[in-house]
Amino acid sequence: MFRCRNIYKAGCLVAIHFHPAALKLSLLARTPINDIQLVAAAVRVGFTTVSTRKMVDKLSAEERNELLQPLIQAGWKVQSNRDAIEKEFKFKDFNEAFGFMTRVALLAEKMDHHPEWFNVYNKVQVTLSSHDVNGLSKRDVRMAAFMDLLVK
Ligand code: HBI
Repeated sequence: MFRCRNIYKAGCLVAIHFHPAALKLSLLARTPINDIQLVAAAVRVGFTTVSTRKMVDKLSAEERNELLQPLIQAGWKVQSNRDAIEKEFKFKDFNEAFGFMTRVALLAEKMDHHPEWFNVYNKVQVTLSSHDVNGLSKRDVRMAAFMDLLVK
């Protein structure tokens, strides 16, 4: 019995190594593979376990002047109690508001950078800040500019 189980485990590892579907099957089948083996197999078949989000820095004083000015002129406000920018967008109706949110959501997923927002009917209140630098970064500037483009 013991020998049979080892052969089974080895077989599963081989299968996982060559085909990602086997990893899924193995997970579904609750195959008793230890965590290290599982992560190693997952990495081998191409499942990255680390976000590929590029690191960016907090905006410098110079960048703040240069990059935030156009946003402030477009109606963005720098929050007083947090290093973040906010703006309220108003649309014809909920359909337009949600269409805006959908397009921003696609960019957010692509950038791996997500807005904090609140929607009631035709209004979308947006706050942008970069949690990982605890303040404003170029990611926020890029996302704010994209939002303004959508409503031009
Ligand atoms: N969105 N606004 C914002 N700030 C972040 O730091 C952030 C994010 N989306 C995803 C993200 N960070 C990734 O690091 C996730 O792994 C948490």
